[in-house]
Amino acid sequence: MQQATAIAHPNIALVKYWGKRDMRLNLPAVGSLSITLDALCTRTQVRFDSALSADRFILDGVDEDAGRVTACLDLLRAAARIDTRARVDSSNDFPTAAGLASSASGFAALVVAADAALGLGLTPHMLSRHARRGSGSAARSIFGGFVEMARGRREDGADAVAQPLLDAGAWPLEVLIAVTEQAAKPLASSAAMAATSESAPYYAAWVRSSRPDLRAARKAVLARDFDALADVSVHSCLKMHALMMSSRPPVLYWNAATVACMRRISALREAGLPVFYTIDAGPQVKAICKSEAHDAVEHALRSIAGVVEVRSSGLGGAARVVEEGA
Ligand code: 2P0
Repeated sequence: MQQATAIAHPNIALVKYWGKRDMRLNLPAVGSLSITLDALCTRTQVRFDSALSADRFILDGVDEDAGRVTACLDLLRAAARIDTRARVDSSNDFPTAAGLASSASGFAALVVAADAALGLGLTPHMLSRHARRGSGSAARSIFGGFVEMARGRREDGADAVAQPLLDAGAWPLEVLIAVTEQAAKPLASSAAMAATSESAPYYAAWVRSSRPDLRAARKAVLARDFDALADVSVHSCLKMHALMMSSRPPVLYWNAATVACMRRISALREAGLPVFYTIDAGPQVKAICKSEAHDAVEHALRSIAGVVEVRSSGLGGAARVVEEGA
């Protein structure tokens, strides 16, 4: 029996990925830029077992549909020239599918564990490419710190991969996550993305304007320019949500507490604190700040009605193997 266990951290996009240029290969329509978090973690064990007739995927103790897991594992099986099915046991130390990027850490941990179990020794570049097939954002969780994901030009997706931009320790920003809803989100991001690209009237403008956003964010990260990063990140976030709201049927992930957090964080920034917000495909608000602003931001978020939990995180490391062997 070939088995290994890996951990991976979710990431939060500052320049957002939204929309696909190829559904089958899961190729993004736009590039993106993210930070990997150290406080949240997915742990995944992959065990290839010749007694199995199909892959099994157990998430937090519950058997789930293994479709996307199988699609991802097939890539590694092809590389290893085997056909053996696997049992995948995965657990998250945070709410699944509630806009905390569980699919990002989930598929990153899956490919890293499967690679180790099969003894393939794939490069991070290849691991990122394979993780992308599971979930676009998972390609970024292969790496730690600040990460850039390329849109790529090739039809086979060989260049639609992430690469590290800056180590976590080189610019140790902090993240506070205001959880405003514990339940799983009503609409999965893949379905919401499809609705947006088919019906949002601004979709072409979204795709076109992502390139300058990415350039500005990359430049801000490399220069450690907090204000420049804050400006482009808030712009990218609001532009993505405006796009969702403009689709038919409309997609609105925010609740009242989401909006209250946004307003509060903007007010803190206007008052001079180095903090800004971003929001993904869910109602949670992520505040990104310099360490000197951490306590004031945490205090402010905790005082908002509807905020059920505030989690703190630093920037985290790459996906990695934690246990190997038969
Ligand atoms: C991101 N999100 O860049 C964007 C911003 C959510 C909002 O990537 O369809 O689960 O599996 O490739 O990666 C969430 O979507 O989508 C996401 P699929 P994924 O982080």
